[in-house]
Amino acid sequence: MTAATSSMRTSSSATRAAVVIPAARPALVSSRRSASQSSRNASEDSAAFASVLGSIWMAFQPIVSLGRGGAVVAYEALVRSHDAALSSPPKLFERAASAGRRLELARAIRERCAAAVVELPPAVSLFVNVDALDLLDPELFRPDSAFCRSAKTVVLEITEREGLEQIKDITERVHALRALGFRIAVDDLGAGYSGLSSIALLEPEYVKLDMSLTRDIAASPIKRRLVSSMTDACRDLGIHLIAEGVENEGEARALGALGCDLAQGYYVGRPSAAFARSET
Ligand code: G
Ligand code: MN
Repeated sequence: MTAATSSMRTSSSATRAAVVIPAARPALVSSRRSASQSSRNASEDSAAFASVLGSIWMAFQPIVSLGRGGAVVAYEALVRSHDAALSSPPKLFERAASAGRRLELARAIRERCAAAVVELPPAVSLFVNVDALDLLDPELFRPDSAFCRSAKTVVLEITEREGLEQIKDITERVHALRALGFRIAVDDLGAGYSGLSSIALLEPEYVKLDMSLTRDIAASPIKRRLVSSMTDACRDLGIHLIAEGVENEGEARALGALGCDLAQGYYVGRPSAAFARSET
C-alpha cells in the first residue's frame, strides 16, 4: 500500500457512530417542474432523460506521487457524455437540473463509480466529485448501496462549496460519511470561490489545488510562495496536497521542490476510459 492511500487519518470523527441523516429538505432539492405539469410531459421527460443517462460514461484521470517516481495512487472519476450537446459536465448537470433530475444523474454517476472500484489496481483510491447538494441526498448515506460498500476506496471531492453554507447539519453529514468509511477532499482550492474556510469545516484528508495556481508556477514567485505555505500547512495538519492541471515537466518539478506530494494533469496522464496511464 502506498503512503498516500494508507494514510486515512484517524480523526475523532471517523470513530463516531453513524448519525441519522434527515430527509433532504425540499427547498434545496426539489424539481423545477410544477406539480401541475401533465403526466404526458412527465413520461416524455422520463424517456428523454433515460437517454441522457444512457449517454454517460466515466473517464478516469491518474493522480500520481511526485516523490515516488510517479506511482499512481488514485484516479479521479470524471463524467462524460456520448451526446455532443452534453459534452461538458456543467452542460450535463444543467440538462439534468432543468428536467428536475439532478440527484438522479448524481446517483447514476455514483453507481458507475462503484462498478469501477472493483476494477481498480490494488491500493489505488477513486476520487468522486460530489456537489454540496448531493450531501442532502439520503441515498448517499445508505450503507447497503454499492457506492457505500466501496467507501474505503473512495475519496469524496466536495465541489461547489458555496452550497455548504446552506446545509445546517453539514458537520453531522460529513461525520456520517466518514463513519461509512469515505475520505474527503476539498476540490479546486484557490479557484474563484475562496475555499480556505471549507478546510476548517470539512477537515479533509486531501486538498486539491486549483490549476490556476499550478499554471507556470516555476516562473511565478507569488504562486511558489502561496503553494509553499499550503504545503507547510497541509503537512502540519496531516492533509495530502494534490496539484491539479500539471501540464509540463517544469510545473511538476517546481511543485515537487515545494513539497507538494501529489499531482494530476495532462503531463502525468489524460482522462481515459480505462485505468491505464496515458502518457502525453
Ligand atoms: O473541477 P475539477 O478539478 O474536478 O475538473 C477537472 C477537469 O479538468 C476535468 O474536466 C479534466 O478533463 C480537466 N483537466 C485535467 N487535467 C488538466 C490539465 O492538465 N489541464 C487542463 N487545462 N485541464 C485539465
Ligand atoms: Mn474534481
